Amino acid sequence: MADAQTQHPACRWDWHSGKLMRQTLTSLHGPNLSIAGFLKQPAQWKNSVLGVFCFSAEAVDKQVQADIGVPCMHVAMQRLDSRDATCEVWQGRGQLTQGRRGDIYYRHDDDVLFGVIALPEALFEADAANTPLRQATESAYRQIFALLDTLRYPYLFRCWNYIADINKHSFGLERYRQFNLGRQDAFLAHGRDIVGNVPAACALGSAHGPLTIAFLAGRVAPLGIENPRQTSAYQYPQQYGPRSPTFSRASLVRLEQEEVLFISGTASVVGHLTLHPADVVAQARETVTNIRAVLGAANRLASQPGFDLASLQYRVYVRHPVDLAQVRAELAHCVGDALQAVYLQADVCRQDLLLEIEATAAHPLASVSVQRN
Ligand code: 3EB
Repeated sequence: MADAQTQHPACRWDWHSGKLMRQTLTSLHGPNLSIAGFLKQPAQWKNSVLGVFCFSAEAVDKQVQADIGVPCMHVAMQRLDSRDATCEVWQGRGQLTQGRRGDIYYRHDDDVLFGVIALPEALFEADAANTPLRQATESAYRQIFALLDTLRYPYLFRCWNYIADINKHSFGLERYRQFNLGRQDAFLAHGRDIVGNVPAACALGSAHGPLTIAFLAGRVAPLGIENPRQTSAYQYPQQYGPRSPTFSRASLVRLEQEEVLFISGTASVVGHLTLHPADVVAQARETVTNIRAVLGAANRLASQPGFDLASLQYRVYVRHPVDLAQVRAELAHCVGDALQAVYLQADVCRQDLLLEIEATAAHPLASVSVQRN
């Protein structure tokens, strides 16, 4: 098992000085490194990084955060398959621009923007009708939309949402449901669609810390993809909370050199019901069946079909650390030797869900030039 330490650089053929040359492409989704491994990289390489995701149970030292030197999402989450914290790299192309606006740190190239925002709920006043988490979520998404409008990267491809105590109830409502209220409020306030054309996403429980959201956005509209086995999350019935979650099952983005598929957090949900509530292996299997269904839907829309289980890079969130071995074995059984996955301990947004799996894949687009003299 490669376990996400190896990178498979995409390539394509291009004409150079009359010769057909194999070009290595910089893929948006870059390698997974340890923090030390990241820090060791040359400055020139770091300049090409859009942003990183860092998951570790221990706080990352302020100095280390400064040394990382690129927009970095840090979430308090225990990695289950390694002692090392993981530092997942997203790469830009050409000259990058970075900045800060309000609470958002971002970097972008000409096509794609990576941003991260962390908002402590304590900044907001407790009010039963508008809880601190709901307000923090609405504020975070309003800031995101304002930034995207200003910089003209209007299309949100993918959001990663991390919420402490996600299953805890306060003010008479589960915190994940409070989050859904604030998220939808912000989408509505900015005149954004709340059905159909919505970003891929995930929402997980961190061990502690502020509401933390990372996002990728761009200048081409992604295709929203749904799963024929599942009720669209934006149409979940009221029993899952007063407002439906605002996300699609996957988004497919056609960039200049590659087509990227972002598969949202996927769980053992069929229709809108949780299946196999107490059986983690059956949940893992059902989740892979869901991912397969999303891949099928994506391949019907892709200009470069052929997305399959083996071409995905997985992030696996497991509620109970003791379930790691069984989940890993089931996933290896379903995906095969090509499996590349990082495993993290996280609470999932329904109490009866024992795991959630998200994944990304990219296909280089075939070069358009056939002959050049
Ligand atoms: C589900 O299928 C599982 O609220 O952004 C998955 C992906 C889930 C994203 C979100 C929630 C979210 O409903 C939970």
